[in-house]
Amino acid sequence: MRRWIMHVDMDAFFASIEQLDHPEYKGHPVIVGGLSSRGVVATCSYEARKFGVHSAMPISRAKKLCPDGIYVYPRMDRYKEVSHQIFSIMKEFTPHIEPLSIDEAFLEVSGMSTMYSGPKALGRAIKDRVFEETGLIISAGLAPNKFLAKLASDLDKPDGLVVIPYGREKEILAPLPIKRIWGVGPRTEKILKTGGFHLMRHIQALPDESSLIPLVGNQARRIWELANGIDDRPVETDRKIQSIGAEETYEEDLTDGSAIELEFRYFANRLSKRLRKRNLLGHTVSIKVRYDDFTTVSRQKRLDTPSDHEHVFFETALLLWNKLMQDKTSKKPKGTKNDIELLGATTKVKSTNLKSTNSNYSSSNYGSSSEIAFMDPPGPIRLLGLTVSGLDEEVPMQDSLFESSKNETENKLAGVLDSLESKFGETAVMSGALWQRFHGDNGTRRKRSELKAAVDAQSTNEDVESNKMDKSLDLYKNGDVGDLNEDI
Ligand code: DCP
Ligand code: MG
Repeated sequence: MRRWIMHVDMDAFFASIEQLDHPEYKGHPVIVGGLSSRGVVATCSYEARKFGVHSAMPISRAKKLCPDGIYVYPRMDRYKEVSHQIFSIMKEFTPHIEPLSIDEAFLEVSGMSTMYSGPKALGRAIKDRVFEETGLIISAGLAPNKFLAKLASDLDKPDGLVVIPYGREKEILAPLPIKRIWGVGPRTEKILKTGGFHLMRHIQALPDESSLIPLVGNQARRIWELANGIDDRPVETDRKIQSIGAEETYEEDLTDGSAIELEFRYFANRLSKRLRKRNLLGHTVSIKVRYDDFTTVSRQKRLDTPSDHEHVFFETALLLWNKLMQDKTSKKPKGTKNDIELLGATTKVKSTNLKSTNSNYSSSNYGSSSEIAFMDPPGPIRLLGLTVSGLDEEVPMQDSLFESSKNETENKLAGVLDSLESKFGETAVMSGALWQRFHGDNGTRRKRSELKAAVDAQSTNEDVESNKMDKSLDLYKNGDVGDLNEDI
């Protein structure tokens, strides 16, 4: 039996739902995004794309390109509802579905095309069914493997239905640029180009991956195989959540350590709650920082013991932040991955590691970290993020007597707070520090944009949960990012 994989991706997803719910928007350029001066475009209808508007573009630019467009704020709950509806329709066809994002999935359809007159007919049937049920259009690609199926669904968007037949894989790939290979980011692309590899056919001309090894190391085999249309990865139905993250683009840049501290407190609080809800523990904590010139840096640290504790995430964020600030202000050469490991053998913050700054904010309730302040950044901060990855199901652990009784108390407290919050809402029960974040000195919650910028493609609001190719993590795994401290 031949293997057939289908990839589906909704057309202009958020914008199409807006057009569906507001028939008067049909046929018009619709732009969904943060509407503030700092907002970015989440997506736009194909009518708006004709004006050059695209995802992740600042709204201010979109308004210049398309002044008569219909600008709407995202309604995430509605989009999630429609997404569930579409996934249930697809489940009627096959249980073997790997969701990739809110509007995208792989379907394992091997053997199914015999029930239809071929893969194209099967694709047509699924497209028609989704349209009948929801009034929305998907683009679909069917191919012998995941890489080709994803490529195929994009080849004839919108309303695409493309089949890449067996035997034509190499021919279809040959004229495409190497950046279309999964995992080939700008850095690898540049390296491959210096070796004369611009198009897939240049790689196809090689008998094997050996000439690529000096350029891209252990990625060589995968790159050579994909360029030749070879991809054996299965559709992973139960793909686990790989990371949970929170991040925000700020309406007004953050300029001092105390404001940064509040944000990381908030993120740590959210992430720990969300992990507890799913009974997950995280191994690695990463922070992401974007300066006002859009330079973006990230730092990460692997915890000795996986955790769902707010204070662990917060203290690790503090550690990583201050280390980053020290690197930045002392203009030392960029650190290496080892620098991060050397930050400390445990997650406990040691005040000797870190330079203290004068912060007028001191209402910490996290023990050791109360001694240490978040250093002021060297320049305005546009975006902050905190992510916990390397997620495992929680397993009971045999801790020392002291540790376990302490953990038990913390866990109980967390459980009580979680249940109060689910009854009375997010702001009902919070530490003084978080209360300050929500209400601030002048009693108003800090304004913030809900959307992320371009480089965070696929994530759709401040809470980013990844059960798919978490881009950055995959790249770490594949070694494409190399030096984790690289400015990207
Ligand atoms: N999205 C976002 N920010 C981005 C990219 C996407 O908020 N930078 C959201 C809005 C999109 C949805 O995710 O509607 C799905 O992303 P896609 O990349 O699939 O884009 P669309 O479905 O909007 O358009 P296309 O027809 O190109 O798939
Ligand atoms: Mg889409």
